[in-house]
Amino acid sequence: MMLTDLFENDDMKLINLLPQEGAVHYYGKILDKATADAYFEKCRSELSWEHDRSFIYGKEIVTKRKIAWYADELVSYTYSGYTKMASAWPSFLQEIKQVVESHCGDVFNSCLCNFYHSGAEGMGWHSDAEKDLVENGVIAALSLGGERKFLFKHKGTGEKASLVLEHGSLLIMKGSTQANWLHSLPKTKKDVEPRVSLTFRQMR
Ligand SMILES: O=C(O)CCC(=O)C(=O)O
Repeated sequence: MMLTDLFENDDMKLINLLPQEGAVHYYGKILDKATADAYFEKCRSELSWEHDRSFIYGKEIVTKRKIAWYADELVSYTYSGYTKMASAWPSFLQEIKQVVESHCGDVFNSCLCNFYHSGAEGMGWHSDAEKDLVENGVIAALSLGGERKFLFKHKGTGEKASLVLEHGSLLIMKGSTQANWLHSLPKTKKDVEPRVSLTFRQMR
């Protein structure tokens, strides 16, 4: 993707990737490769990764994908019928949060991190509109590691949008996106590198 493809016109307004009822902006690579490589390695080795657990139709599902969750206060966060306790921010994650905040101009108080070991791991269709999150809040997703496809599907019309999340790139979802659109990170048979996503969130 060319840098100019991200902007609507010369006044550098970012393109909205959704045709209606939401706003998704892709900032492209906001970190240079060396910085992104170093942050990937720190995330992989220093975050408190554990398998994600959820209840679907009364059955407990344990994912191969791992998660870690950090927040300003040691609060709990409930989704898919499971409550997770937040850990305190490692300083390098706070540093990344500040870089993300300086790009998008929004402020975040928590971060849900995902680790995908290979293309056999992904995340199915869902939206992030849990009661613990600020309604119509902003979610900023920083991607590190293997490039992966990311999809959106409108809850009513089924319209789709997609993009590739590059190493060191930033994606912002805001406004009514979560109310009207599902998103997913599909599994792939391609030989992809491990990937970390840091999804900065606004909790109540
Ligand atoms: O890994 C990603 O980039 C997406 C993660 C995601 O959809 C989520 O945390 O809700």
